[in-house]
Amino acid sequence: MSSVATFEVEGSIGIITVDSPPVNALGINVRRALDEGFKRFSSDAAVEAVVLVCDGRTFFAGADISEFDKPQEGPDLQAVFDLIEGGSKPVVAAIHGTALGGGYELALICHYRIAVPSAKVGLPEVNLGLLPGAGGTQRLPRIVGVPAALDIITGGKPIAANAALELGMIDALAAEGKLREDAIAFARQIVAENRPLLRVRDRNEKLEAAKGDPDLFDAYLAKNARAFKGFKAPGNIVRAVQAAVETAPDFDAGMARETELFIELRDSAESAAQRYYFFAERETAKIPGIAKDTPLLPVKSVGVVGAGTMGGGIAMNFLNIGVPVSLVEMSQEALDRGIGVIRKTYEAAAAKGRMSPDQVEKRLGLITPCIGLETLGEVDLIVEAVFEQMSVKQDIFAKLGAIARPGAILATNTSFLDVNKIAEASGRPEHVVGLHFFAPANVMRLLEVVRGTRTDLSVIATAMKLAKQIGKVPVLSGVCDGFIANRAMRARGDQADQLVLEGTPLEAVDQAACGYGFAMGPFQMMDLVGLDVIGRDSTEQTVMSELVARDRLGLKRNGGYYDYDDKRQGSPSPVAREVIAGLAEARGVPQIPTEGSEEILARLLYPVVNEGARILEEGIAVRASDIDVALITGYNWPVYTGGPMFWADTIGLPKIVAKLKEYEGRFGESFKPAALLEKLAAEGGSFTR
Ligand code: T1G
Repeated sequence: MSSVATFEVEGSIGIITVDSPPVNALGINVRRALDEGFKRFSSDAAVEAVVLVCDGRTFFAGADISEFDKPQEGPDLQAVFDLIEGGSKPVVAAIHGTALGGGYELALICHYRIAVPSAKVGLPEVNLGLLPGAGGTQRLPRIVGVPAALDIITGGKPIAANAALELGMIDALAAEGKLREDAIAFARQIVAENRPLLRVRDRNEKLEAAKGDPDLFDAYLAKNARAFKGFKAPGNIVRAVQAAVETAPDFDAGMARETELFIELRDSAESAAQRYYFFAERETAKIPGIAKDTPLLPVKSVGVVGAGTMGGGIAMNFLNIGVPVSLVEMSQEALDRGIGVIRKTYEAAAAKGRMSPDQVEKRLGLITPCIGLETLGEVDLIVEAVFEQMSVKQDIFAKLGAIARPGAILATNTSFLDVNKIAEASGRPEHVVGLHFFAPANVMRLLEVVRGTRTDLSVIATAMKLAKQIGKVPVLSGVCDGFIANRAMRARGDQADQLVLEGTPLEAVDQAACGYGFAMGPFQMMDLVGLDVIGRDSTEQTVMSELVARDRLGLKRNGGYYDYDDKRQGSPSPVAREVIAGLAEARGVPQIPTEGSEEILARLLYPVVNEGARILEEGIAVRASDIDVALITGYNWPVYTGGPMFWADTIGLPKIVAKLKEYEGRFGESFKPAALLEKLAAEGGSFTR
């Protein structure tokens, strides 16, 4: 008797029910249970067909990702698959929840697939730097055809049951809540009709069209070169699907090629980083000292103070999940403008088919436009998103402290001001928390939850949970200038400025950053965001402030670090070069350009690791992997490096310490290695292993 499965017979239908929380991952115990169950029913003459179903939240959600770094144990997935595919009885996969990766590949091995309408199926291995290594690249094109299979597998996104039915990824829909009985009825019907034992591997007709188009795969890679840049998995996926086409009808030959390409990815640094990131992203919600059952405060209505770019984006997060928002501005004109921007954003999404016109109206209908704060007396959560000035925020929080209902959560979206000072102004600091959204607030996944010294645990627990409900990745931060993401990445920005003042061409700095995997370099990013936006809070004289003074705001006006042609193509600007040289001379900066991308990267990124170590040792971040999650979700740090702290471990901490000490000798103590970094390096320790 298995500990994770039950085996029953109803009439002539054998039923294998697996229950292995949290997601029925195909770990060793599940594989053993499947091995036992299929052996039992294949030798039971009374059983004419088998239904495979799961209890809990979902059908099998894939291989057990935590097993990849351990020695393989017990029957492997292929052995279980061979039992099913080599059997003489039809097997029906009964799908609910999210049948993903190896879970959906297991469903593809079964002869038939039935799902409830709320179910989703997919092959998301690409998000782990992998490819579907249990036949997914060989079977899916045989069902949906090559073009759709390429998109589904390189995209890695789940497919809703209705769309899956249309594509042929499932064969039937069950009634919601009646999966087991409908699957058994479906199995009985298959037996009664004596349907053929159709194996997906024997279906080759859908591959024919691609056989006649040998350039299809190279063309697909060329078309997606930008999206796939830096990632290994998409290329291997395309080659595995190509093998399916080129070796058909010899399925085993295609499988052999898939296995080769899978092992190459499984053993790659990129996949190790992306598997690390998968768990790191889920770890952020676990806060030492805050029990899982900490009572949560209700958040059924929200007030957003400020309908500007940030306030409007923040409001949309709540509108998107059906929570009514009282949107506050100080004038009708500002309010109308803010709501107009929200409407435009939704209408643009509707124009792309991402939402229906009536969803647009429904969400806009959840907005209560308000002039002044007085109307916020009943809401459960108030998020302030006004001008980044302490006195303005303190004034607002003093008023909110008097207006908001008892127990309401008061949140500030400040990106660097002291949350404790804002909290004190409210008169109820235990209910004040920072909710630091990243622009665009309705798009970026990172949400820094900033705990004040006196913030109540239930307020923190509620904010962390709420973040996930609005589709964000919450990272808890203590109070400091810049919290986690901005503070760590400022270290890169400072070095970029210093490098160009020393005579290193700015385009060399950007190229090094892009070569590492950033979508754009620091100067390209500043030009894109707008130099007036980025530099608005600084008072010192910098290259940026000098460019702004010349009305050079970046891409949006007159260029910035780069000049732009009418196709928005940038070329290094002589004006920027002149400003840099002038400032360098005025400051007496020795002109020693840094040569080569590796050295430029060490200058740019080792200080980020060092700042991360300081953020850790000051207790601002709960754990090193939270810093990685913050920079990956907040700054698009390339996920296949694992983030700065994981990457530092792969580089080797002693090497980083030695380099920082060299820089300290040349450029001063800003490069002094953090005590924690030195300690770990000396002890052979690591941040994330
Ligand atoms: N392996 C191990 N643990 C997993 C897991 C998995 N596949 N999926 C989830 N967990 C854990 C997760 O760490 C968390 O643990 C808990 O389950 C709840 O997850 C051979 C090689 C299924 C959509 O990529 O997308 O099959 O934090 O918080 O928001 O070709 O989990 O509670 O301790 O995400 O409801 C392919 C990955 C694997 C699916 C549910 N499969 N999982 O989301 O819960 S590789 C995947 C998900 C593979 C084959 C290849 C999501 C979910 P803890 P959660 P959720």
